[in-house]
Amino acid sequence: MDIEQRPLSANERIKESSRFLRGTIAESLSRIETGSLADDDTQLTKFHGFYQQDDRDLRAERGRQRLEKAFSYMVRMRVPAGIVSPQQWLAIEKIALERANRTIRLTTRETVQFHGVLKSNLTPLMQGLAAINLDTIAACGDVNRNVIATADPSRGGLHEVVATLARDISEHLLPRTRAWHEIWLGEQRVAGAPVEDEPILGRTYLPRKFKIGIAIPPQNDTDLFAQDLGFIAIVERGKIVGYNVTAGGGMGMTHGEPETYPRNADVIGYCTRDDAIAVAEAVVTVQRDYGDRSNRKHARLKYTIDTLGLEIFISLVNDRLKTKLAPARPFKFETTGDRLGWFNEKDGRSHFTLYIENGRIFDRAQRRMMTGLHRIAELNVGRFIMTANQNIIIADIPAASRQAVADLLAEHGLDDAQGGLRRNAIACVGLPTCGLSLAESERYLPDLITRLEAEADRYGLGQTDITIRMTGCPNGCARPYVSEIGLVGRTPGVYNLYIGGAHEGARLSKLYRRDVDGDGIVAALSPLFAAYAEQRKRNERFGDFVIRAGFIAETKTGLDFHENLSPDLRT
Ligand code: SRM
Ligand code: SF4
Repeated sequence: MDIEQRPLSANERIKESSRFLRGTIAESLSRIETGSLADDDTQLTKFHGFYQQDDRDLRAERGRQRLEKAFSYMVRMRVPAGIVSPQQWLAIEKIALERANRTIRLTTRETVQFHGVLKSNLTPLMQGLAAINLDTIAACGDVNRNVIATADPSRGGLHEVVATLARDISEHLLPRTRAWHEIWLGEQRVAGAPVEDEPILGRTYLPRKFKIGIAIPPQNDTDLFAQDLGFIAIVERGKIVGYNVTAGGGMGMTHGEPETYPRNADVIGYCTRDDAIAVAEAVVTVQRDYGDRSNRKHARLKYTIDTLGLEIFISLVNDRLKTKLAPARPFKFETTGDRLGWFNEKDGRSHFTLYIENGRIFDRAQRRMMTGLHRIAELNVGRFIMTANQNIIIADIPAASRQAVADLLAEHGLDDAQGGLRRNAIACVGLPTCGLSLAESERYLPDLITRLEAEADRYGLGQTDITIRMTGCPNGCARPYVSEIGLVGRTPGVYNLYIGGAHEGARLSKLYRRDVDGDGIVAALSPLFAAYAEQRKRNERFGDFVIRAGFIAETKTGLDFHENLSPDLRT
C-alpha cells in the first residue's frame, strides 16, 4: 500500500491532539492515588524528557500482592556537547540524592539520566534543573535529541567550535511550544500571544526520534555512523573550514524481523561551517515530510533513505538548501574511545578523563565516584564534560589546581588504570528500569569482562584496546553493532554475539554466535583472542582481523546485516 494511504500510527494521533505536547500531563500529575500517568501522557512526557518505568525486579512480587507496579520515572537532561560547570554538577548531584535513586547515570549521548524519580518529585526536579539553566526539553520523543560532539578539550579552539555548533543546532531544532515551561515552571500563557506553531518540526513533530553528532577526526568518539545526521569536521591550518555530512545511521532492530536492521550512515557531501545549521534543518525537514508515520518500526531516517534511494534523498536535501552540498573531503577516523587519565599537560590547562564503569556514578567501597566528583567540583575550577563513552572529563584544570585534583582522585580511588577491554566497554542500562530489556546489561557486563580479560591476559592482550558493548535488547543503545565485539540480549542470561565491527566505528559487525550464555561467550571469544595474538599483522585491529582471518564475513550495508552469517552458523 502507498505510504500516504496507510493508517497513521497511534502516536501520530496522540501528538496531533496533544495541543503542542500538553495533553493531560498536568492533570495526570495531580492524581495522587496512583504513581502512574494516563496512557497517552506517557507518550507525551517523552518530549518533556522523561519516561514512565517500573522496577522490574519487584514486578512479580507486587503482582502477587495485587499492588500497583512500583512506578517511577527516568528523567534525561538535554546538555548539548555534554558540558556542565562544577556548580551545575553539584546541583545535579543534589537532585540525584534528593529526588532520584541516589545515582547519576551518564548516557551514551553525553548527558545525565536520573532513575527512580517518584511522580511527586518530577516538578521539583525540573525546577531544580531550570534553576541551574538546564532542562530536559526534547531529551526523548519524536524530535531531535541531545546533540553530541567530540569531547576533547585538548583540541582547544576546535572543541569550542563543535561544542558551539552542537548548542546552536540543538536550540535551532527545539520544539517551539511553551508546554514544558508551563507545566513544570508554571509559566502562564499570555492573552493575545501569537498562535503556536512548529515551523521546523511540524505540528505532529517528527515521525520518530532523530539524532545528531559532530566529530573531529581522528576521533570518532561520537560514533557518527550510528547517528541519523553527522558532521565530520574538516580542519585546515588548525581551523574548522566545514563539515562532511553523514546521514542515515541508526542501530535499532527487532530480533527475528530482518526488515529492521542497524545501518551505518552514508557520507552525503560537504558543507561550509556557516551552512551546517541550514543542512541540519534541511535533513530534518526531509525526514519530517517523507518519514513513515504509519509503522514506527520503519520510521527512522535510515529507512526513509533506503525507501527513497540515497540519490533521491540527497537531491531532496539539496532542494531545500541555498548552497548545495559539495563533494565530501578526505578524512580519517582512528578510534571511538576516550583519552583516559591525564592528558594535555602542556599549556597550563590539563584534563583528566575519569573512567566510569557503564556511566553509573555512585560510591563503591574502593571507588568513591560520587564523593570524589563532589569534592573536585567544590574546587570550582574548569568544566565537566560528559562523553559518549559514558565517561566524564574534568577539563581545563589550571596548573595551580592540578595537584589538588590529583590528590582527590587518589584519595577516592579514582586514578586506577583499566584493562584494554574494560576501558573500551559500554553497557546500556537494561534491567531493572528499562521496560524493553530482555536480559541484564549494566549489571552483568563488568563481571563478564573480568572473565574475558583473564582470557585476553593469557594471550598477552590484556592492554590491547578492543571495543566491547552490551545491550539488554536489540535496540542498540550502547551501539553494539559498530563495536568489535557486540553482545545483544535475547532472554535472561542469553545473548547474541556479534564480531567484526571496525575499531573506529565505520563498519557494522555480524552475528557470530546465536543464543550464548556467559560460558558460551567466553568459549567463543577465547580462541579468537588466541588466533589474534598469534596471527595479527602490525597494528591490525581485532575487528579487522576476524574478517581477514575468515572468522566472519564483512557487513557492507545495513541491508546485508542479517545475511551471510558466519560459516559456523550456516552449518
Ligand atoms: Fe536508547 C529506547 C536508554 C542511547 C536506541 N533507550 C530506550 C529506553 C528509553 C527504553 C524505552 O523506550 O522504554 C531506554 C531507557 C533505559 C533506562 O532505564 O534508562 C534507553 N538509550 C538509552 C541510554 C540511557 C543507554 C545508556 O546506557 O547510555 C542512552 C540515552 C541516550 C541519551 O542521553 O539520549 C540511549 N538508544 C541510544 C542509542 C545510542 C545513540 O543515540 O547514540 C541508540 C542507538 C542509535 C539509534 O537511535 O538508532 C538507542 N533506544 C534506542 C531504541 C531503538 C530505536 C530504533 O530505531 O529502533 C529504543 C527503542 C525505541 O525507540 O523504540 C531506545
Ligand atoms: Fe533498554 Fe534495550 Fe536500550 Fe538496553 S538497548 S537500554 S535494554 S532499550
